[in-house]
Amino acid sequence: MQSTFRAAPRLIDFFPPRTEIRADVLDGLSQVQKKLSPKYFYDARGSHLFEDITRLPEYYLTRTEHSIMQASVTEMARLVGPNAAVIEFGSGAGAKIRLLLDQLLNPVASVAVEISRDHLLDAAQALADDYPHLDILAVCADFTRPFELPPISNARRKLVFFPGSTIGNFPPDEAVSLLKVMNQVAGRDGALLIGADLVKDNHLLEAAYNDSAGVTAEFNLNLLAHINRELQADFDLASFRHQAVYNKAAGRIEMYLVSQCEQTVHIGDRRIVFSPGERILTEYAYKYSLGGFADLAARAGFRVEKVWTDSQKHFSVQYLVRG
Ligand code: AVJ
Repeated sequence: MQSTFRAAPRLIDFFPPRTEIRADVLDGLSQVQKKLSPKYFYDARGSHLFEDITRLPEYYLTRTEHSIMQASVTEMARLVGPNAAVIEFGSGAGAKIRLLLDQLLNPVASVAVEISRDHLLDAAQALADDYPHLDILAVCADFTRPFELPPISNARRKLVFFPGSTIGNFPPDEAVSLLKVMNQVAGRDGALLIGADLVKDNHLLEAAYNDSAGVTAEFNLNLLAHINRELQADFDLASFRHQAVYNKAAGRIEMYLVSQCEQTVHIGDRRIVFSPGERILTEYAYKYSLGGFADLAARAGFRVEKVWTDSQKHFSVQYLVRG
C-alpha cells in the first residue's frame, strides 16, 4: 500500500437488492421457456471466467475489437474532440477504455457503469491511479433498469462507450430501449461508440461459444453457483450441461443449461421442477449485418456516422450520433 495520496474514485451504488434478484430469478424460472438473465453470470468468479474467455483462440470477438480500436483509435478520438466525458456501460475489467483515454484530447471524466461491484471497484481504482487528472466515477448499477447518473463536470461533450457487443445480449426491442437510454445519457451533442459483432459463418460463431477448453461451459454453469450462493438455492451443477447453438433465422447464438435428468431445485421455499432435457435459456448473443444494425440504431434516434471493421468483417466498432 502506498503512503502517498491516492485519488479515490467516487462510488455510487445502486446494486439491486437481493429481494429484487430473487423475484427476477423466480419469475424467469416460472416461464414456459425457463430463463435466467445473463447479467447473473458476473459474480467474482464469472467475471474472471469471462476474462479467460476473451483470451480463448475460438473467441474472436475481444481480440478483433481490440485490433480495430488499435488501428483506428486516433480517428475515433478526433471525431469525439477535446474535453469529453466518457461513460462506459458494462465496463468489465476496464481495459478498452484506456485505449480511448490515451488518445482523447484532454478528457475530463470517466464514468463506469457496471453490475459486478468487485470488478467495478478494482477497475476504477486502477484507472484513478493511472489517470490522476480525470474525474473518475464508478456507478454500480444494472443498466437495463432505470438509474440516475450524477451530473458530470464541465464536459464539452459526452461519449457513451459500449464495447464488446454486449448490445447483442438484448432482443431488438430491448436493444432499442437500451440505445435510447444511451442516447439520453449522451445528450444533445453526444455520441455513442459501440462494438457490434457481425453475422458470419455458423461454424465460426458456434465455435466461439463452444470452446474446446470448456471455459464457456464453466462460465455458463457458474451462473447456477452464483444463484445458489445469492438465493440459498441448491442447483446441482453436475446435473446441467452447457449448450450453445446459432439460430440462423433469429440471427443469434442461444446459450442454454440443459437438465440431464428429472430433478427438483429449491430456491428458498420455492421448488422448481425440471424434466430430462429441459433447458434454461441463459443468453442471447445477436449478430448483425451492417444494415440491420443501422436500422436498430435509427429506431433509437441514432445515425451511423462511421463504421470500422477488421479485414474479414468479423466485428464492427461504430460511431453513432443523434440524427
Ligand atoms: C459479453 C455478451 C459480449 O455474447 O459474446 C461470451 C458473453 N457469453 N461467451 C458474448 C459471452 C459466452 C459475451 N458478451
